[in-house]
Amino acid sequence: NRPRIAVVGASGAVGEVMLSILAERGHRDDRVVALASERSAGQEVEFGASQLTVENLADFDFSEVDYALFSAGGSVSKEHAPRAAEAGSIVIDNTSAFRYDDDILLVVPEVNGRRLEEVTRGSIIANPNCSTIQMVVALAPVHAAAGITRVNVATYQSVSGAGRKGLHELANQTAQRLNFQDPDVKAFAQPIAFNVLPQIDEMLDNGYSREEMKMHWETQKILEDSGVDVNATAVRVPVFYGHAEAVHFETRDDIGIEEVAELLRNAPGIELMEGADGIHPTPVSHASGKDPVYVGRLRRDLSHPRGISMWVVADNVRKGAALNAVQIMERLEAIREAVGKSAAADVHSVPAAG
Ligand code: 11C
Repeated sequence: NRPRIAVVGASGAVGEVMLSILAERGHRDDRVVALASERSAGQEVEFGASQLTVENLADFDFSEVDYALFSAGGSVSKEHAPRAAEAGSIVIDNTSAFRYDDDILLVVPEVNGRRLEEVTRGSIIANPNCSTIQMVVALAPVHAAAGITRVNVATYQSVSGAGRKGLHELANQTAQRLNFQDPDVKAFAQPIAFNVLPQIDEMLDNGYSREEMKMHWETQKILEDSGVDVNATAVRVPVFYGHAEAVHFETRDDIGIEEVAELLRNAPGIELMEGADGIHPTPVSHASGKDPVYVGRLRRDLSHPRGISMWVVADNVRKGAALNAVQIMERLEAIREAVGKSAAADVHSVPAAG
């Protein structure tokens, strides 16, 4: 039987993609509930070829669902995710509300999906930040083989990371600029159309932005290695969907660049593009609307004997948010089925009495 699922934040940019991924993967509209704040309740949202009516989150009884996928902002998660977990749902939370709690798993299935075997009903699992997810998918195979000690990364992050308001701001400002008008500046601190902004989220006392520190904290937690130091510069660029990252890293052990390429070619969730034809992964041509993490421009760093550089691109709303959450749920379902089968096999292998 397919699980019963609630999507919290169904009218937002990530919620919309969550619903479309669930429909694509064969979940039925009578097993999925769309939830949002009272303001959006009653709206219709697309679910594949059908529509769901958004219900009021505040009134919803989570004992009706097996999984609750939250993506409505940290304060909504803080208020309602514990209530959902207490009612017996497994919560997969896409916000940063619980990510750094020691007793909360932070999961990218291709990297540390085995940790999901520990999960029981009523748990909260955190989905990492989008810029972290695509980077750790690309780093994990090399870390397992040669140990990564240090990462230097500059990101090129699309406006959809800021939700619908970011998408509207880029569209409006682009039209305004092309009509020789001054841009309305609302969602970001400075104009984003035809510009690049070197701050995402608030600035912290150490001179890094919170987005940059998320990449540092979350990479260590997911790779379960506090020895991996991440130095990030996070930049917003005028792209609608898809984050790109210039990633430079150093390994503890020597590893050949061909061996790294082979690891990435065979790793789950990665598409390695050799670029021999001059075509490299980009948000618009490759990643937008697609599932893989694309890696290109793989090369030996000529400034360091054990340094490697690469270019990593993924759809921030899909693999960076909605898809990763759905993959966590699918992995939990696969574990549940395997446990069910082995319990059934144990029963059958008990010799008949007498
Ligand atoms: C951005 N990475 O691009 C952010 C969005 O912690 O889940 C996701 C924020 C988060 O603006």
